[in-house]
Formats: sequence, structure tokens, C-alpha cells
Amino acid sequence: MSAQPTVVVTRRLPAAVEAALRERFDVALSPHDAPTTPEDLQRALGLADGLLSTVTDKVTAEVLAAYPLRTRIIANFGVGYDNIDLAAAQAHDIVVTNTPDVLTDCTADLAMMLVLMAMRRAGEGERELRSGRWTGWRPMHMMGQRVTGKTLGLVGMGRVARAVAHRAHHGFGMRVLCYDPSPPSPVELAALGAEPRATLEALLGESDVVSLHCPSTPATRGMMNDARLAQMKPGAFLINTARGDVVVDDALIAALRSGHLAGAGLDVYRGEPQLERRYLELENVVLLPHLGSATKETREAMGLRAVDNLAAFFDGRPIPDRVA
Ligand code: 8YV
Repeated sequence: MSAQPTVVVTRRLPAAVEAALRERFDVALSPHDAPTTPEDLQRALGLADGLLSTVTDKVTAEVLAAYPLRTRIIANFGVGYDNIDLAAAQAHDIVVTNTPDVLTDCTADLAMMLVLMAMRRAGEGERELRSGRWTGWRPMHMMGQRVTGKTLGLVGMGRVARAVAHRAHHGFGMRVLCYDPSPPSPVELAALGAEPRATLEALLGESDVVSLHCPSTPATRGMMNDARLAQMKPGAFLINTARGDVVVDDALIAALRSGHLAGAGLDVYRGEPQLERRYLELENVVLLPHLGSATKETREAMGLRAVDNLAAFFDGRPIPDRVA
């Protein structure tokens, strides 16, 4: 019997996922569950047939220039794969996969939660209560903004955005607009109650709350800059569950400080886990630590999906979630 393929797993994963990996592969599980260094990754790429990576592993062109390079597949745990230089992976004949679908609902739930938390000032309220500053009910205490009937603008209309549209329109009575260079079909949009806008500018100018659902690409990095934030309605909110580098922090902080924007809800940051410290001083920002897909069910499903991708590759079957 031929030896099983070797797979290096960079982080600890739910028990069922680690068990499935052990069953199929000669697996090196993460010993200390810490983000990898470039050297860790190069060592893994030189030793293993497959790598199971996450958002905290930066698989850059420099990392992939490692010699010798044994790895033939990188199964990324997550729908986003901007942590991997796809062109460099392709140049080295390395297959890259992601884990779509299984995290759609939970990420959409979290985006909706940030809409609600930001508009209803939930973080601010909890901080007041926990710090003992709450003096009791009063008619004008911490008045937020009504969500029902407001206009939600979705930037990007992929799986997660569509799930947010469904929740916002059918669950919260919101009007939903969307902007995507390749939008879903009119029939699909109608079912979600979403109206397309031809330009990002049009969407920004009409939305009470804008939620970002685009990947981080050269075209979207820095997209929400001073000019784009200025195009948002005065008193609007910005929600980001996509990637931190889509937003220019200086621009967002200025818009929040000046009062042009009423608030923001952020789950992702440029240079995670570092974040722009000035956000911490702003009461009108809800800050979460990249929890979009963080439910037991979803993290297990993401892991098993990565295992399926690895297994299909090594079995020579069609690879379900190949992105490169
Ligand atoms: C993951 C995410 O937690 O899937 C994504 O793109 O941002 C998150 O759901 C993260 O990528 C884990 O690697």
C-alpha cells in the first residue's frame, strides 16, 4: 500500500476536522496554534504534499519561492483567499482551494448583527452598563436609529451579500440596493427584494447603511477612501465583514469623527490582529474580532470542506472548490 499524502495543518481545528484529516492523511497538526512565520510556511511547503492554511498564513510569492517545494495543493480554510498569492501558486503548479457556501449564513448573520448593533448603539449601551454609568431608563437615553424601512446598500452581490439581502429585506423590512460589476440575474434580485445600481457612487448616495461584501483585490483595496465616504449620505453607517484593506482607516476615522457618518460596524481590519488604535476611542464604532464564520457548525463544515478538497486532489477526482 502506498503511503498516505502528507498534509501540514497550520492551526488547531475542530476535533471532527482533525479526526477526518488523521484518517485520510499523514498529518502534521499545528503544535501551538499560532500564526505561521514565512519560515514555518517554507518548511511546510518543502515537507508536505498538501497545506491546510488559514487567513493568518501569508503565502506570498517570496514564501512560495522556497526551495525545494513539495506542496502540490493549498486548501485554504475560508472563502477569502487573499492571504495567498494565486499567481505565484499557479506559477509553481500549486492548486488552491477555498471553502465557500458553508459560511454564507453565519457571515450574513454577523453582518446583520453589525447593522443592528451600530444603528441601535448596542456596543455603546453595553459599555455604559458594564462600567456602572447607567443611571436608569429615560425617554431620550441613547436613541439610535430605526432599522425598519431604511435603505441598505450592498457592495458586491456574491453569496454572503445575497444572504444579507434576504435577511434585511424579508426579515427587517429594509429596502435593499446592490452594486456588483457582475450582478445576479433580475429574477434572483427580485426574489431577494434587491435593486441593482449601475455604479458604486449611486449606491453610496442612496444608502442609509452600506455593507461591504467584496473580496480584497487590487481593484477593491482602498476603495472606501475619503472621496467614496464623502459620497455616502450624511448620517449613514458603514459595515465591513469583508476585508479590512477595502477601507482606508484614516478616511473612515475622519468621517466618524466629523459626524458625516453616524457609525460603523467592523469585523475585519488591515494588518489583523493589529488595528488602528483610534477606532478604540470612538463610541460610534462596533468592533468585533473577525468572527464572521465563527460558529461551531460553520467552522467544522469549513474544515471538512477543506478536507474534501484535499482528498479529491489526492484521489485524482474533480476538486470541488478550486480557485487556482
Ligand atoms: C474565516 C473569512 O474565518 O472565510 C473567510 O474569508 O474571512 C473567515 O470566515 C477566515 O478566513 C479563516 O481563514
